[in-house]
Amino acid sequence: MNMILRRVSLLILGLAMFTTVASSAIGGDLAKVMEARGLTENDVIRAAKTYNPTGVKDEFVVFSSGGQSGQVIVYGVPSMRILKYIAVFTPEPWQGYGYDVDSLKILRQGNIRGREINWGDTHHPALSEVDGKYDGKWLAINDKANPRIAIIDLEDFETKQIVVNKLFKSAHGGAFFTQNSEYIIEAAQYAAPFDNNYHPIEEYKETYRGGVTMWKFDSKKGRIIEDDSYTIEMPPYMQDLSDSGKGVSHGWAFTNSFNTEMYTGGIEVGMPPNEAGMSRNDTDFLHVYNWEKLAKVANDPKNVTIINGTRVISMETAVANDALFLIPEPKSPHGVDVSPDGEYITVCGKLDTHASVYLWSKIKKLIDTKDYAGRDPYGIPILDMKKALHGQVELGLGPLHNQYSPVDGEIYTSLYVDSQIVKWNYKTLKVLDKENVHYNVGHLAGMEGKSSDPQGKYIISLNKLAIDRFQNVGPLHPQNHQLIDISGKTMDLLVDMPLPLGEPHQAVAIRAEKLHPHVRYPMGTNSKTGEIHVGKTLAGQERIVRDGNKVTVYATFVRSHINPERITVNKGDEITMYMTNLERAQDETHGFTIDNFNIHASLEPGETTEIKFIADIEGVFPYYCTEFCSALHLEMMGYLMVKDPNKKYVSAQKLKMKTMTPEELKAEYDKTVAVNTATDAVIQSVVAFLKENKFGDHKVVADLVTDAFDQYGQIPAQKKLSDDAVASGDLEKAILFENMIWQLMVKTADVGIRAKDALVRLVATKQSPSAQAGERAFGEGGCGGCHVIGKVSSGPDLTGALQRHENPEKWVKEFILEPEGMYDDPYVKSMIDYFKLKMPNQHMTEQEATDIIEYLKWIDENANLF
Ligand code: K7E
Ligand code: CUA
Repeated sequence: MNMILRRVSLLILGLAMFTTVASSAIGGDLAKVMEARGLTENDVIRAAKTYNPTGVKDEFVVFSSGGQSGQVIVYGVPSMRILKYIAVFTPEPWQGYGYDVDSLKILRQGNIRGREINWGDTHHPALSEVDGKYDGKWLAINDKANPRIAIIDLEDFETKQIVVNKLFKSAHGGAFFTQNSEYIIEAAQYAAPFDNNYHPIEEYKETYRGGVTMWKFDSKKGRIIEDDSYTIEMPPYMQDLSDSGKGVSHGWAFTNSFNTEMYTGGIEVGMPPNEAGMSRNDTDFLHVYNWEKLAKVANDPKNVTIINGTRVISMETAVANDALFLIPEPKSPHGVDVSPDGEYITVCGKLDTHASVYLWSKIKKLIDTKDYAGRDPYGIPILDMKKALHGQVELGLGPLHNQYSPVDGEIYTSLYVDSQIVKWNYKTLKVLDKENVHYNVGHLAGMEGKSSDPQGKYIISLNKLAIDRFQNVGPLHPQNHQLIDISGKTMDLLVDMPLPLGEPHQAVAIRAEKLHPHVRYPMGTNSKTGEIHVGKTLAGQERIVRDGNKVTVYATFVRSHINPERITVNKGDEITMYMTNLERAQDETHGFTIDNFNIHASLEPGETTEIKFIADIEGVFPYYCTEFCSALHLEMMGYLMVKDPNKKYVSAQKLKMKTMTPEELKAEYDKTVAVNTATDAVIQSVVAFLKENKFGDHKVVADLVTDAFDQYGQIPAQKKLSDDAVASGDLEKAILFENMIWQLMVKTADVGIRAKDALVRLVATKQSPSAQAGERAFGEGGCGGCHVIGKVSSGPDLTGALQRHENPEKWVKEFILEPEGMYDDPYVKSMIDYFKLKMPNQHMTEQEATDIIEYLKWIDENANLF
């Protein structure tokens, strides 16, 4: 109720602001748009801060957990535009993930006790680090429901590995990289027996366990090495989030917990529910452990027990090695976050209004002098909370997570119950600012805000509820990420972004320039292993190989055909298809499906992938490319024909169709060759233009030209086949090859014109503001309906229009403003006769006419480009 009241008063305040702001002076078109859309000046500033004009890219890239979708969401900041969903724990057809053999192998690495699991509850993405800074190489993410960690390669944004935690039955506090990506931390959540046996809940304290797994990470290869990983046994408190020490606290890690009460519920037997019993104590425990030391301890087989094939260090051993400690922390905490220098450790108690800041130097001193306040029931030394604390700050209701900025001591904390972000200082312990967000924020994401080098600028509030923010799309609402500008003295909420996927718990952001994904694979790459695929097939190597009932197809894909185009098999045959995308051109992905077989693959340029299936039903099944890859994409198809070897098929009566005479064939052949010659002339003119304007100086254009020549280079071979057919008297076949030549020319021209357009944009002179306004007026006035720049269309080409008349600017202006008055002008008359159209009055203003003339001048300046 309180919260609602606050909202209402805020709304009133907002309206009051609107009236004052609306009176300020903003001129011209902008004022009109603001009025029409009811925008305030602040709205417009916020829009300008987040708007990316076409072609402009974002400064930061965010990797957000996709929650129950088991995926990762990638979007840009400040535009908040979604760029990709990375398939991780869940099959994803567009990317072919889980549908082709190679990606299915990754997905199935995540099987647990032999069971296939086709979803995940992703919570915490983490970026690999060097010296505590993000290096842009690898992304790890955990699955809480089925304790697993996945590794994503940021060279191609694909999942490369899934490892299963064989001890835990759930795992929340992962994934967190240590400072140099030596390890990935994964803490258990709901305590359970490490073995896979039944243990009665009455023996909870004896047989149920929590723990932290330290996954050894090879940061060169980007893979977890399971055999070099180890798990630290911990009491059956519910371990929650973790963070790695850094700088001064490097080598240590911190994991907090709830339910140190070790309550196990029992509503059905008359006990109060878990929520009551698990939040009884005023404090729970922050686990502090020396993973660097324990890694060495684990190397001696005497120190570890092997459970389910994994190395476990018992609590006893960890304590004996002075490597595991507990510190009280207030009430059912959630976040634990280490400052960029590693000295300050902030813990937020969900059910406490305070954030508690611990000092690493104080903790270290207590450890070094063995100054313990006592021991827990498992014998783990407890450090005195007061002695370890730097101080506490009252923040508000339900503090959860923290992020840092580059300003010394500055920290941002989410308040779940208050629905606010608090800015405060963990050194001076002063609250600096609060910003209302929409309901119930969980995590918040700063720009590299948990690294040792935070970048500031923005905070994203990851809200749990989206009530009344967006169009109602039914009871299941989207998620709401709100972008907040933190560059000023106070925070300013810029924009809301609905996210229609899962519940994204945590997100991490990195400077875009740190990412270097590639756009193509070396030819024949298995993207999942990074190695050359056994099924790599080059042009000319396509074939179908039969071995008993095993049929192997070696296929290639290139605009716009799949080779082979006919595959005939027997019912019951086991089919393996190796498919290679021969393209080198950027973004020329081909997709593949065989209708009715639940198959889909995505083939990125250079990639080879494999699909496997049993042709267990008889019939004719079209297969085709599923990406609209070229003008002839629909033709990129073929047939799988499955016949029953035990059936006798009666052949159909052949339809009698009229065949062409030799003269008709000759005429068609000549016509086809003539069209090709004419098309080639167009291509040569584009090539000449590109060369004249030094296309090689612009990488984007040069890449397109390379692609165009790739297509063009295939023509001589086809020409030879055509000529051979002519020589052998088979004009029918020659015509088909000439058609193929034409297709290749069309594809060349397609890319060539794309290159030309890109080049024009790069080399044209800059438009003056008036010329820009003129181009807008030209577009909005509908002039483009008849006039196409550089071409005669249903009206004359306007290139050079200002050179056709005496006193041209006056002439053109008058003609725009009042064309009816000039229908009798001899020039205008001749145009009307030619085009059978009269220039209509578009009711332009004087200013618009002047601007259009400026635009026409700009066209003339760049006339050689159109
Ligand atoms: Cu707070 Cu899983 Cu990090 Cu949800 S967690 S919010
Ligand atoms: Cu390839 Cu459509």
